[in-house]
Amino acid sequence: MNILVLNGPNINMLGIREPGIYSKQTFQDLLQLLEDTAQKEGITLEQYQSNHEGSLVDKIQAAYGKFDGIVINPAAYTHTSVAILDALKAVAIPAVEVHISNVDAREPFRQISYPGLYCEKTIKGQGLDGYRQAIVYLKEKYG
Ligand code: CA2
Repeated sequence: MNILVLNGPNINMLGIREPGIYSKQTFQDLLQLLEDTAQKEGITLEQYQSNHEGSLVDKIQAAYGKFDGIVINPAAYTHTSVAILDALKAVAIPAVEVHISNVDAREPFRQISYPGLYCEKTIKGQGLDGYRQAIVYLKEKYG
């Protein structure tokens, strides 16, 4: 099974500020967790982080026919991006949305998720472990 893990803007800054919301763990810790999870679950995985909406859309389009599942944390684009929602719908690859923080308990503008309207599951407030849970979910269902 081949899974694409996508991260949106500022996820590469994890651990640098706001540890109370996003934990003290860094982006490097996330990359390590993804590598360890792929090895443990016996899957192949590619990760991609971008601060640019169009680059994320391009990556989703390029995933067509190459990946069996997508794990996506669109970060701030969660709350604005119909383009990412449409790209996910276009490729129709099973997808799970991850949020490190519990967005439900935060500002009202974080309550809407456009990509989440396509994703079959959303994992929120589990810290970096949410990515592991999303990968395990996809493997158990589609692997
Ligand atoms: O909880 C999540 O995973 C979020 O997707 C993280 C986004 C936020 O805009 C979403 O509402 C929820 C923010 C990504 C990282 O932002 C940082 C802010 C300060 C310091 C480091 C990272």
